[in-house]
Amino acid sequence: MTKKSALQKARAAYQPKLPSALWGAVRAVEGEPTQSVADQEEIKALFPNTYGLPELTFEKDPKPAKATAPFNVGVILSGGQAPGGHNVISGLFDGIKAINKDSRLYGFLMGPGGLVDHQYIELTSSIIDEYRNTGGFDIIGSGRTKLEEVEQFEKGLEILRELNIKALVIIGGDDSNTNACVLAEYYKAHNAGVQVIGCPKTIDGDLKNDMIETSFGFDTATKVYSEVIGNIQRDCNSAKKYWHFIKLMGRSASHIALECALQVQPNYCIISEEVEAKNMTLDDIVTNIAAVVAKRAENGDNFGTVLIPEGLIEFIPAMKALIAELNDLLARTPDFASKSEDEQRSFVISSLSADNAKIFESLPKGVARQLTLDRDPHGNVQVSLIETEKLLSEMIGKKLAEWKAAGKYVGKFAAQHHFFGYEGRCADPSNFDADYCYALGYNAAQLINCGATGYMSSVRNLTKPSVQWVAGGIPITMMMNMERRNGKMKPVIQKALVDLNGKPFQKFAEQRDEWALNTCYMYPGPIQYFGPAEVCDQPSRTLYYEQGGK
Ligand code: FBP
Repeated sequence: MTKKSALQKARAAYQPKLPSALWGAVRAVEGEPTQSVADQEEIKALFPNTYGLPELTFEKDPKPAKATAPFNVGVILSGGQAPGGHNVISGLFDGIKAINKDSRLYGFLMGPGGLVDHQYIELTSSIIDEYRNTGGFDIIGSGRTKLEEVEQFEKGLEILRELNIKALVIIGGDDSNTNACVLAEYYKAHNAGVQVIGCPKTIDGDLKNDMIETSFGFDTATKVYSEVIGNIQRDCNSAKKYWHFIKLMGRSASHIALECALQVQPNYCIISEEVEAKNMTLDDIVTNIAAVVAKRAENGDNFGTVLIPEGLIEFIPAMKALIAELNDLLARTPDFASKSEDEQRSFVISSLSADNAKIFESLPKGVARQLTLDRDPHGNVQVSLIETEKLLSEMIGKKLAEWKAAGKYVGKFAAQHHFFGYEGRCADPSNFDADYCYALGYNAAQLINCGATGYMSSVRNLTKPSVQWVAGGIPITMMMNMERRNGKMKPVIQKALVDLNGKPFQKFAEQRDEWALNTCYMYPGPIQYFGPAEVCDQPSRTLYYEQGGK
């Protein structure tokens, strides 16, 4: 056994709080049949067996049925790590054991690939107890293999049958839950006798809707980033000599950047969705930030903080068009990776449309190259590799130098760069995530027990005390629409981007001018696991404002 820190030992004893509806036997109450968010006819045709199912809500069962026979369940962690994954698994374990103590849980290793390659372990109580309330996905590992081929489904079925597994729980983001839905449909269509249940994971916070109020991990990760940004702001306000350009993870949507801005009140925060809505160019963004730098310099404040969402590049309309064309070009050029760097560049420039070729050529070479590097298995540009924080500070430095030459700016500009992502993905879950994740896993056991397949575990009412949370299941097809991926139209879960009419953005927009010029930094400090509820159990600002907080 590995040695444990004092906090690890104390934290292991934390008992996550379950919604009261899940405290004993439950019954599922069916809501209305559902529809997909868009493209209903196409999605219905692709998912004839799992489309249109009703929402499910669990209530205490006053007349529990007689004992349920033991059953076996498989679990997969898919995609990027997010704090709380271990609690989903411990909740699932406790949930199936509460239904029948002889039920068993198998974990497939290193993501969906473990199912296809038949790599697994049985998760026993001694293993589970080692991981309760801890961050990370190391209990079974994670991976990004995309489950989409019939061959993979059949290979998976072989091991599921061998282990007599009745249901598979896939803990993942939008792409992984899309795969969960495709697998559920396939197994149902083939009468395989295997249910598939998804759980909403991602620090990015973009897997949410009316029924899935937040993905797990967002709360903890943003608290970690906000702590560190707060510390940087104290440093910056002490030394008063640097502008800190801080890129924050979040592949596409800007929820993480927005949440951190609400927690720390930086001098500037870019919200990609606003950049797109206002049809801004890279030069517009640079000019806006440079104007804040110049204005603060007039007050003698040659320091500040700028938050940059990781996915920014893809939201600048001209860049978005370029990336879309690049995605299609790379998808139909399988030998691209075998070309030399120079050949790749000239191939891209000669193959793109004239407008996009011009933009590609105008980018710093390093950034242009990063746009052509390997896609992830879902065909996405790996935006975490693009150093937008450096790109922006360089361009701002140039603009300020021009303004200085023209007598329009008198300050000093020195930049520091940071990228926060991996620092928060495996933190020990906050009390919110510890409770939420445990409830999601426990609830998944109940979804299995009531025969559901193609559902996502849903726990709602999340700004209320956890005993009042509402537990149930949402058909995954309900969240789907058709999108272009790897050059083809595919059914996928619609990503939730920052809503510019939503309360969190509006709260930010109301205050940002003051934050820009005055130094209004907030210092959230580290996550607290023990102490008064107002210090330890606060949900994210995003959730708080979304649910009517003032
Ligand atoms: P998921 O969507 O799988 O949860 O991953 C989120 C994320 O952390 C993004 O914020 C980031 O762009 C990406 O993973 C990085 O992934 P990797 O470490 O695999 O390159």
